[in-house]
Amino acid sequence: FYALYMRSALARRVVTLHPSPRVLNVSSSSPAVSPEKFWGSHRPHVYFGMKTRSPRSVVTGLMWMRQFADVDGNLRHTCEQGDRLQGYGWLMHDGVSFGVQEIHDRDFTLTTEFVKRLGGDHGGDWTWRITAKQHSSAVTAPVISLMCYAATDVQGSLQAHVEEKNHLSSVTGTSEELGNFKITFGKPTAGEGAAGKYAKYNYLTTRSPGLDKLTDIAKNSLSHKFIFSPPKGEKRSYFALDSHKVATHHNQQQDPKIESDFVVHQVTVQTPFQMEVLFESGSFRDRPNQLTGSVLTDELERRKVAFDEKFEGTFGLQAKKFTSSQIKFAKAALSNMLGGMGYFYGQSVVQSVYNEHPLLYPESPLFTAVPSRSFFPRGFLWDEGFHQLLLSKWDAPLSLEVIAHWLDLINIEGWIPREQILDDEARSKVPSEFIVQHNENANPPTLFLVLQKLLEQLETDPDRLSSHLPVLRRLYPRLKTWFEWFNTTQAGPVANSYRWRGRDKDTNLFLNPKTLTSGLDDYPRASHPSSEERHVDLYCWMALASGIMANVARILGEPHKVYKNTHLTLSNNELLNELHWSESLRVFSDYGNHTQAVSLQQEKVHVPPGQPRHQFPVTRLVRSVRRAPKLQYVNALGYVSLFPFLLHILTPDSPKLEHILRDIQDPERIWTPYGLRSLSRTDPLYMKRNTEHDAPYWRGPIWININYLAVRALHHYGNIEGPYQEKASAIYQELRTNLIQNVYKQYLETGYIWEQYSDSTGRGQGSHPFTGWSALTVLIMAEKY
Ligand code: 6A9
Repeated sequence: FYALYMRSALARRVVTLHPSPRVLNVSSSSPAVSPEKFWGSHRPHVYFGMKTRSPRSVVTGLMWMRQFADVDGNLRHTCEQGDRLQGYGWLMHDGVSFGVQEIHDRDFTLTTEFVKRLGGDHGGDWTWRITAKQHSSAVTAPVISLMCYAATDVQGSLQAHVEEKNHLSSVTGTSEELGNFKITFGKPTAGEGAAGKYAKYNYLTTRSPGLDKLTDIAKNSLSHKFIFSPPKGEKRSYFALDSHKVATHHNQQQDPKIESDFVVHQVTVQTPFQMEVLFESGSFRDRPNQLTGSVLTDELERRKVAFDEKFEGTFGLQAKKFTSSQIKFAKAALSNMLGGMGYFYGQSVVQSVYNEHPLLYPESPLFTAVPSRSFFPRGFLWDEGFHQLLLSKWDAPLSLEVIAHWLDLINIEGWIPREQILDDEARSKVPSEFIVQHNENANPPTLFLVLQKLLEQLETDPDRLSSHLPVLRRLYPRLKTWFEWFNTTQAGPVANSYRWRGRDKDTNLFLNPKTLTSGLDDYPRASHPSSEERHVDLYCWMALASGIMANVARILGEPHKVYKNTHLTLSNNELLNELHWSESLRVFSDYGNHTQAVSLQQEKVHVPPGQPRHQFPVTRLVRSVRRAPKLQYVNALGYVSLFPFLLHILTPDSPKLEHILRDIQDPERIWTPYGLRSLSRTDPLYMKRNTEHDAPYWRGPIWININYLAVRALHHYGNIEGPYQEKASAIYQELRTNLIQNVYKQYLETGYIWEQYSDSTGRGQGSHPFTGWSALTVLIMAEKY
């Protein structure tokens, strides 16, 4: 019984939050405490939408479709690579009060702008302006339907106000955190001040079982029975929302869970046109005028000017003589990261060895940037440190708030779930086998990189430092536990070594079992995962983290000796060399049970007796091991071997720098005209698939986060005295130029910033838009490290 009791107590620990007071109290995002940030474009997974920073927010959004196109089913809503848009993203966004986005669909462009205005007790008003223009290549001006919607998520209610026949002109509503409000849909015009245009109206009012179902509901309600007949054009039937169709559909289901309101206004017009959507908060009583038309234009103008000034003041790209097109690109990179920030609320699904089944983590909010609005619109722990390196330059308090959100997710053990898949919408994008987060699994503690920068900034200004002490004090016990968690659960086999837990176990199915936790997924490690292993990147992360811990502790007047000692130990280059320097390849390396003699081979699939053969593939790829593994250095050359340099662990006089700089500069190894490749061309696993279905990921392509660390390190070693100072400076200039040129060129050519870049052609690859860490290009341009 005792054993059973202990087991269930241990099982609960994984879902027990850290006992120290939260850094952010529950009201920190409320309209009373933070009115200017209450509403925002915090739904990064939709092309255009807004919500409030509160659980179960009322949301607003935009869907659209082109009418009379040769293909139907072209309803756009959530950001999907399958939509094959020619590019979309925020061109300007200040993270708080306004944004300008362009969306390039096949033969037209939508510009979506919003401006907020504070007043009342519920976060104030905002207006959207949506402008549609056909491309010059379009044969005829396309007819487009915009579908602007509001939806509740369990709480609150919406009432549609229908003018004339099918014309829904406004929605009124109420919710706990918004009080009463009204949303008005302006009529489309040919432009500001112009007369109205011929338009057809349709609408939908229905109930929804969840925000993740909105697209389907809209799609299923489309009917083709409506006629578009402009005064001087042909009559044609078009697709439109049909409340009647949905109503009959639902009555058959009678699903009691359907408790949220969903109201959509559809307007169908030929381009070019413009329309506005006005949100007015009921408690905002003394507004001087309505935020529409020329008032809106003026407001937008003012904010654009302020944005441009702040951008130049922060990054100084004009002063550095970048062209206006390059600056526009940099503004888009920053803006899309800011405009891609999400406010998520919900529960992770987590598993420890003590649970038979996964458990639900406590409900929590997470305010975070996301790597990619289309493919990964959710929080990733180590990505976030890189995101905040950029955003902390723009708005340091914002970064602190994000860090606080992440650390408020820490559990009593000191673990933070790596990938945050918190609500139905987030879950609907992830295959179920990837949803569960395991509590042995780490992810690099990049938030320490940001903390380091924030502390440096604060320490130059005693007043600002003292005003931030309370936050630091609340963060501190959490940081301590986080550090301890790494230091104990990820400890390696010999003193002062470290090992990533959670490597893939099914060794014969992968060319090299992955280490997702390190963030570098399929980067080659020891061929046979074992507890004998030690990982040089993790060693370096710990050297960095212990140093920052010592700093935070010192600033707060807490005991900091232990951290200082750990930092000194790990920074001792002799220890580092002893644990990780492979003299045979002259690289820093992991150590473990390893053989290079592995390859993937076709194997006949054995069909169990009595089973139909056609249900099984004929062959599959399995790993064949030609020489038995033994304990040795892994001898891979690539990003992992650069870590002692990337994180400045090497002393400037370390002779190892010579080898590293040589490898970096060598086109046969790491150098390319587009940036540093992740794995040397000479490595046996260079550009090798890991399984039949698993293309090379960190085995060659160029990643911008690591390249950012590399230019930063070159800048570092180029600015302190040492035998390699000049060399580092020279490589710095060249690498910096190559990175900027390529990411910029790809953006111009494809309309996107990408997840990674081909090391042979420089072409953008993988998920897009990826204005996560690839947006660090802005800091590389600004030389802010
Ligand atoms: C799988 C697919 C719709 C992989 O940028 C986020 C992470 C990085 O943290 C990591 O270092 N990316 C990098 O190696 C993307 C991971 C996405 C996993 C989601 C489910 C959903 O398909």
